[in-house]
Amino acid sequence: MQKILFFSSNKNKIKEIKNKLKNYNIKIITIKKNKEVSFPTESGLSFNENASIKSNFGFKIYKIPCFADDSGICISALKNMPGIASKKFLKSFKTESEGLQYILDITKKKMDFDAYFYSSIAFTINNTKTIFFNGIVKGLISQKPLGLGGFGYDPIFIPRGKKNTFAEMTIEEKNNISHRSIAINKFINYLTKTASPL
Ligand code: ITT
Repeated sequence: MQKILFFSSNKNKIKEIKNKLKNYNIKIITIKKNKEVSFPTESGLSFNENASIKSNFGFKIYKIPCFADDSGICISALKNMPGIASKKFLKSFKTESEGLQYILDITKKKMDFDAYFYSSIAFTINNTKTIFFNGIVKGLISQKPLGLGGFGYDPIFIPRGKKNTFAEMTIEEKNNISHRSIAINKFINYLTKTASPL
């Protein structure tokens, strides 16, 4: 069985990715955020750069093929911010719900509800080779936060063509359409259909 490391400290991402890969002959190894594992600074200027900083770092420590996700939400009323700074943006408020409310207020004020989630998966196969798989899901910022599932911006994001926010969906429903699942589908396709280097 192929053994691959998913380098992430985000337990919700890990849950989604494990659920997505459960029917494949691929063993996903994950790390726990503890004192023994340090995390690299995400100093890149793009989702791809930050994803590869994480996948290269994981590869160097564990010495097995390693993938990582860098993702975020781009909101039209915020000039496509927070993007790669999505995690930092929510953390800059006292609570996550205050951060979400700030977005709801701005989108209503500007009457511009367009937004999209983006995911870059970087897969480091060896010291010299890292490849990328990307996913995007377009949608709208909701009128109010709805749902208890998911994480981060899920309670205020309604994917195009749907009535519910990501946070109102089951993990399987979100995994059928999300930015991360689109990128992961391409990754699975690479691992299973092409001459996999593993
Ligand atoms: P890693 O350890 O994998 O880096 P992280 O949470 O730090 O975990 P990122 O640096 O990629 O990950 O930041 C992504 C942020 O974007 C995340 O913390 C959320 O705030 C937001 N985000 C990304 N995907 C999301 C999703 O599917 N639903 C809701 N929010 C999401």
